[in-house]
Amino acid sequence: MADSTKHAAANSDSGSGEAGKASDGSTKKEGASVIFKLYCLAVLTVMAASYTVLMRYTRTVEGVRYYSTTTVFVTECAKMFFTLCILLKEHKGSIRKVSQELKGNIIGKPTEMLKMSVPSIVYAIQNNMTFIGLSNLDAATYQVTYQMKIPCTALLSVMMLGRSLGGMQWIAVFVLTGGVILVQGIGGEAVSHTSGTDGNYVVGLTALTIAVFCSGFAGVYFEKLLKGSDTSLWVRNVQMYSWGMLSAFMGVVMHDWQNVRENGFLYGYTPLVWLVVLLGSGGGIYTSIVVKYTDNIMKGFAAAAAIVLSTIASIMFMGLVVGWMFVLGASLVIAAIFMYGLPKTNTERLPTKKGGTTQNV
Ligand code: NCC
Repeated sequence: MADSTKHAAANSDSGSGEAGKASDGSTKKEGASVIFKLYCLAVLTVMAASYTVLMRYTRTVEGVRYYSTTTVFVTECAKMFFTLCILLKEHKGSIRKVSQELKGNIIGKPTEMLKMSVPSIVYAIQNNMTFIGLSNLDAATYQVTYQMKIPCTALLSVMMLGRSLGGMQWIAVFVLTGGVILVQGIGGEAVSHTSGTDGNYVVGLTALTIAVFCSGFAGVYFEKLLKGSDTSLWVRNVQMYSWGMLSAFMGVVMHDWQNVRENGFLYGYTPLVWLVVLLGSGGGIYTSIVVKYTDNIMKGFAAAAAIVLSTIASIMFMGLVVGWMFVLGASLVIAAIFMYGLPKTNTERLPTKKGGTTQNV
């Protein structure tokens, strides 16, 4: 994470409102390079792939069932910790400067702080719903339903951010969704035979549908707040994770309090569960970097590539056998990535109206 956070920190505004200047006062290079964007998308792809595989493994295969609400809470705490470390590094180790900046942006800007509660609470709902979906559905149904977040996010980006997608890009979004569904059909079947899920189908499907909308809405709303002001990414993350910790803790109290009192907060935390926490927090932070330097739709493309990669990893290391549907699905995903266009366009800022037409700047 070190390299990209260094780059992200150097590229982020200091929160002083001086657009075009990096936090060290030097003139900021306009826009991140394509290489940097691709690097971030690639790291996110690998993290999301391992996160999904491990989360499912620990929920369905490992013996002791840990309380997923506590994992969501611990992950929020870890993200807050990492973000504070990055801020501290950005301010050359000065705790005084960090607390000044945070005081100004948290106590000093209550309206901004309140605005951040929206994506944060919606994400907390999504993260909890994902676990409920995973625990109640077979892998194939889970994965196919969850892919609906790709067109959902694209639609919300157009509606809420005024982003315009060309005809080819819309086709790419649907080709991607179809491709991932085909890939998942194979991977899902293979996993579902081993997992033997005996949950409640209706509960699982409802939870996942809610998660799909939450993912799209929270992602696009976060992007709107991040790119619609000059507050730095890391300050935005501190604001968001403060609410995240609070709402995730409410989740523990409402859902698992009795269990936690009887067995302890960290009941069932094997080393693999800690790895889920680490990947979840690292993946969350990379998500925010990717959203800042590209956009939510491109994040969806990275997540799709993650699914293809994790299936290829299962073929190579776990002996998964795939047929023509996987090959077709993977080809569609690759084709969609090219049809959409590599991250060449500058989507770091919101589109502006110029002469009555919406343009990306
Ligand atoms: O579902 P998804 O993302 O939309 O979830 C986004 C995750 O990023 C965290 N986040 C967001 C903004 C921000 N400033 N900080 C954050 O920590 C949110 O808390 C939320 O967990 C995807 O598009 O498919 C993607 O999927 C997730 C994850 O694989 C699924 O949700 C699992 O069910 C990926 N997350 C991780 O790898 C940790 C994400 O990268 C891509």
